[in-house]
Amino acid sequence: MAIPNKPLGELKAVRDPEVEEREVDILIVGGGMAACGTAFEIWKWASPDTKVLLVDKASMDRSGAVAQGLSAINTYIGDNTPDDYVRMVRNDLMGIVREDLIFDLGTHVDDSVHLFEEWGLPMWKKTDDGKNLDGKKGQKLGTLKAGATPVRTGKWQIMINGESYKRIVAEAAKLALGEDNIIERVFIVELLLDDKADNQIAGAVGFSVRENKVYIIKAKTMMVACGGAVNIYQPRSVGEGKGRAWYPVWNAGSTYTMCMKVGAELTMMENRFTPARFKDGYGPVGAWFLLFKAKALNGLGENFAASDKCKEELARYAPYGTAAITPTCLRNHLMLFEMKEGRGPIIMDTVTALAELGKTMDKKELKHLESEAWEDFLDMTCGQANLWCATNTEPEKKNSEVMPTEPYLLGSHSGCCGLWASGPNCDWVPDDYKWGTGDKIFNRMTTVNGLFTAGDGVGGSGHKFSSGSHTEGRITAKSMVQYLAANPDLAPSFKETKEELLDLVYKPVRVYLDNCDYTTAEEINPNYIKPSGMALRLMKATHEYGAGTSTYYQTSTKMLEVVMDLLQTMREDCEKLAAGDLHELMRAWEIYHRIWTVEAHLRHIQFRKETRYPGFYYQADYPGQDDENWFAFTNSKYDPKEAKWDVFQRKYHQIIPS
Ligand code: SFD
Ligand code: AMP
Repeated sequence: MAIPNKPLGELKAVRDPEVEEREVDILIVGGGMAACGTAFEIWKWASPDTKVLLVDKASMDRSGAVAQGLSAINTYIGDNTPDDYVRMVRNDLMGIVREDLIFDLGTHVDDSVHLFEEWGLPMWKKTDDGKNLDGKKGQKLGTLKAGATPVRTGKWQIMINGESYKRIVAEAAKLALGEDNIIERVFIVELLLDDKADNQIAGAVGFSVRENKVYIIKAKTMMVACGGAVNIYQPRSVGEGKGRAWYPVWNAGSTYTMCMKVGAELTMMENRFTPARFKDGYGPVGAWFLLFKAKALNGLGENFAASDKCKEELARYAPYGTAAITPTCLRNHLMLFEMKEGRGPIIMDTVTALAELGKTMDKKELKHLESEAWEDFLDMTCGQANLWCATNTEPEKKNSEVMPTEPYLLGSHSGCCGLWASGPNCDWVPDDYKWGTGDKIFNRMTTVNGLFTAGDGVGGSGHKFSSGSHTEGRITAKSMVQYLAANPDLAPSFKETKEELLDLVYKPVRVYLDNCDYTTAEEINPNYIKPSGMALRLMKATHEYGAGTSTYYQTSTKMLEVVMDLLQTMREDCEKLAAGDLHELMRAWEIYHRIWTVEAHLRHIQFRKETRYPGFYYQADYPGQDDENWFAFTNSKYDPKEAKWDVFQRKYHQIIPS
């Protein structure tokens, strides 16, 4: 059930909170696009006596990446084919992807898009004479499912009026699952393994950010979809702008950390996403490049991407660089190339783009076009629209700067880090891409029995976006029910006692209460560190040594050694994290999750002795791609019993021909 918004101020944490214990069959951790997909789908497969619970750290109506809405759905197959979708993703991610997962998603994703429209999400439509109709006018042309034509921006993306996108998707999820099966504002801290069966998930522990209460939840199977990781590198925004980032600031790496800590195998954690965004406001560029057909210019006013120099540079990364659509990392690489050669800053030529489109429009249509340019941001990144207002920027009169941002870790957008998950149970899927228990295979199960993931959680298969994440969540719903049916004797139990779990979750509170009277300035204390201080420490370390913006995304073997050492100290110092209120307790656990996630990221970069994603990061000691030795997945596994990491390669299989 939803807990009402808090009154002014944060609730002070107490030493001994209440403990609530629950036991369910299926636990859904997260309430974003993927988890909403699972919630919507689950009762289609589960018997009515199945106990299901969804736990979200925030309020589902506006939680996760789609909180502020979106202005496009980036994955809609429509008249294209799933084979082609695989080719696009493979090219964009420089060759090494899980084609089984991508194809599987491509065959199902449109159904989620059709549902979104049925639930009330307005999609733009194309008229027979080629005009774009949005909002109610678009709705009058019928639904996509019934054959109406969407407004395509690129080959895969369609435009929506999506300010309320998340509310719409959450409403359907909540109605389907039932409010009694949902707890909001509960932050899950750790997953728990079964004490009897090896490598079997058994539950999770977390706490309410609205009441002094710890939740201990036993589950026979669960899916974890807590998004990606943001605020792990020093953001470009500082001072009064701090808090702005492109991806959601509340994505704290919980998916990766919680799953890896129970031994789930990770894949491609080196693959970060460093997006080009409108500078300082972080407005996405897709609609400008694809819908408004704007060009990015260098500081000399040249369309640099079309220059011979840039074409030569791209040719070094053939076949990706010379493909019809330049991969996202290489588009960034070209921007950085120009900037490093002194031809920055990079400017989005909004003025020419709107003028060109306006040539065939009457006054009313032109006004509408201008409002679409604003709506793109108002629907999705309203801070960018605010910035335009604050800087007197009218896009038809004044161009805006674009810039690669700080790095993010995610598996659903134009990046592919995440968990190594089983593919579907199909004969065309290679044996080492699918697994389960006994002779059964469970789609999207991690390498821990009973533990599933989706969206940003599933690695090796980016470009799912909002629609694909929802779809993947739906896939896990069916798989979890199959898992329950195939394993009827599950009886989850933990090795940790109730008291041990309580001590673990509330440790930062006790560190605070034990020491806070020692100094007059609450933030400064020789016996503890506040999460805000630790966050700055992490960002400084990654920024300077881990291929952050300070070095134009470059790191080296030596720099990686330095940052790994700093991370080790940070992990030790996390023992002294202190939280005086419940918000701070969440911050303490978030920074803990971020540190582990960053460690996985940098261990993978250390392991991969090549630069596979120029524009996202550069390993100075290993420039260029080395297909002979590195055309393989980089996977890692943390052994919870031995507290040891192992990083290794896994074979890539091409399934869809070129
Ligand atoms: O413009 C815990 N995305 C875009 N997708 C599109 O389809 N079109 C676009 O236009 C896209 N663009 C875009 C996008 C995102 C953002 C932020 C912007 C612009 C500004 C990407 C999609 O949004 C993204 O792919 C999906 O949302 C990913 O789904 P999922 O389910 O993997 O993650 P989530 O939605 O963020 O949800 C995470 C949930 O977990 C909760 N949570 N709960 C309990 N305990 C914990 N420890 C938790 N930690 C997190 C969160 O509250 C949330 O509910 S554009 O750039 O291209
Ligand atoms: P973005 O707004 O950058 O997140 O991109 C939204 C969608 O448009 C994603 O599917 C991107 O891959 C795609 N995209 C963005 N810019 C370009 C571009 N210049 N060329 C091709 N595709 C793009």
